[in-house]
Amino acid sequence: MRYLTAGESHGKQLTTIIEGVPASLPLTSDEINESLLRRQKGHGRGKRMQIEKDLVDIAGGVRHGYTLGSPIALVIKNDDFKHWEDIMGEDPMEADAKMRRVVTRPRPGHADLNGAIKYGHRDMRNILERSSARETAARVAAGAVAKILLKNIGISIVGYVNEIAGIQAENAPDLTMDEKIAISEASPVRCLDREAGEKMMTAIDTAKKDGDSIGGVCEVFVEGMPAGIGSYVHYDQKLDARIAFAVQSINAFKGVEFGIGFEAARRNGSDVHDEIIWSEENGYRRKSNHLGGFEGGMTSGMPIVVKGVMKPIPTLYKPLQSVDIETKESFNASIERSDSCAVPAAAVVMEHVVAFEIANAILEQFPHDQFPKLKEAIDQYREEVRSF
Ligand code: EPS
Repeated sequence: MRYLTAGESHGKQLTTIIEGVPASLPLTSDEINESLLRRQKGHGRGKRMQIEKDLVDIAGGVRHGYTLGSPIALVIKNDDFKHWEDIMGEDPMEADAKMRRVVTRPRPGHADLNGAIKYGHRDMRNILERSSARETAARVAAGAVAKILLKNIGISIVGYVNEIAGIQAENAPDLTMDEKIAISEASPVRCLDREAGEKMMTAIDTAKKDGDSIGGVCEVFVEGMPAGIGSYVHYDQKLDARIAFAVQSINAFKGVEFGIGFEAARRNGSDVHDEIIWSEENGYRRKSNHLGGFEGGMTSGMPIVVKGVMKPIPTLYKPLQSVDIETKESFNASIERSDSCAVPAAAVVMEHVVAFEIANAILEQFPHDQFPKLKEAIDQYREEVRSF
């Protein structure tokens, strides 16, 4: 499977095209919309999310509730486009720079300046419109299809928030998957620890009041993966490496960890590697899951646990020093509208990009054009793993 997205933040629409989804997978827009709605929520979001109501239009590849095997086209309209038609329209436009809302002042930390240099644009709106995290709605749509495929083969996945502005949630190792989903969904910051969640909300309110932004750490937890998915044979077939790539590519993400992650550097090997046990009922298991479900680029059969670090959003009310690319004069960059914290939304985005990589790896290992045959192959593989 692979997907491409197109569309600008204040343009007409976002478009996602997914190729390689097997035929006869049950798929409706309701399930995709549920994912899109989850991404829009979260304490700390700005005014834009009150304008948008992200709803998908399935424009190809699905008929009567089932995938056809042909490319799936998903469209999300930008409601804000009605305010931007002149500025973002595709036709030639005779207007002055003010009318066009030309941007010549790059925001520190954003793609503005580097993108302008790369593409030779003197109007950095041509960069910021596409580099905006609005694009993550299109990625969530692709991931929602992957999640539906995974659900139908017994794999579930959830993303939540572990940390915002240094406030850390207590570990909750005993929660079931259903509890993780329900608790994070009920929390305005998608946190499994209620007390920490309250403090995170206060930190977000303070940042907003100060015109600042704050970042954090998201975690994605995947249950039901059989052992041996991915590969140790080539660098680009290692599934943990592919997940790291996908997570790192989410807007504003600066780092990825599996299991105990960087903490492994501080421990002895005997305190890192997960001991192997066996039982008639469950087959091979690990006594712990420090490695976050991966050994040698392949799944171990333990839950996948992956963390991603999101930096604070670079669009700030509080001015930071920058340079106007036309006048070369120094100025203090500030803006009219921004999210003060988008970590809760980013947890949903991360959940969906991880889902896509996992579904893709499964399809690579069990290539089937028809979903029922894929399901049969997975069931058989699970049986082989159990009795190995
Ligand atoms: C974003 C800036 C804000 C965010 C946007 C990402 O949009 P605007 O400039 O229209 O106020 O709301 O996020 C989304 C629109 C979204 O759907 O997540 C940015 O500069 O990256």
